[in-house]
Amino acid sequence: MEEGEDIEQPLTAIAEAFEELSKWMKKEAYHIHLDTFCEAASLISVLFRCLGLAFKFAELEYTAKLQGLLEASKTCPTLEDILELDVASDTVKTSGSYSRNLRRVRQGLDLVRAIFEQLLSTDDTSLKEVASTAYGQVCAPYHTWAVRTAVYAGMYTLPSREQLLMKLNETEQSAEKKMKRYIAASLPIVEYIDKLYLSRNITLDW
Ligand code: 1PZ
Repeated sequence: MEEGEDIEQPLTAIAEAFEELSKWMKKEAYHIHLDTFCEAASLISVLFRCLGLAFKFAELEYTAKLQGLLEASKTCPTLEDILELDVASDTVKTSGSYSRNLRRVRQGLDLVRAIFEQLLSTDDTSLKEVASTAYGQVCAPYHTWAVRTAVYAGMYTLPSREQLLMKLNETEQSAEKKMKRYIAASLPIVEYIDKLYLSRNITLDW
């Protein structure tokens, strides 16, 4: 990669980071290092900045959860360690706990996957439908009424598809390839995170 390319083309950096992460996960007998995970997940923040002020609160929420996880990486080297810790202290679902933050970041990663899938499935010039469908599938069931209302109101302020591509420094064709790469790489990671909870008899209805 050319120096600076990841700044000019955030989708390249995102696709590469998640491909690396999923490669490592498979190589290391399904362990994910928390610091590497946080690094990859933090690249998603760039996307928020293309969405305008209405989604500033979402960016702050997301980065706060990620910051919590980065803190955790000092004492918990892998994602699995986080679950172990919170299961032992019965704080898996406690507000602000590592395992809860991990669940929220995982929902963010999956939302981006759903948005990309929606973008690939239509050439709609507005992002409102695309974003509403993806949000409704992945996050809305787990958010409070107040948050859902704010998010759906924010959908009216989204940039157009063309503006988004321009901000990302991509064309339809170049973005398509990178979105497909992210979808393929993020799916096994999200699945792996879900299994961390399910294998400990923790349901995913929150
Ligand atoms: C191009 C299309 C753009 C679509 C934009 C759709 C953006 C949806 C944003 C969702 C915002 C949710 C904000 C607040 C959520 C909070 O209720 C929870 C609280 O968790 P708790 O403290 O109870 O444990 N916070 C979160 O879930 C963390 C934030 C997740 C935001 C992820 C969004 C990532 C998507 C970015 C797309 C560019």
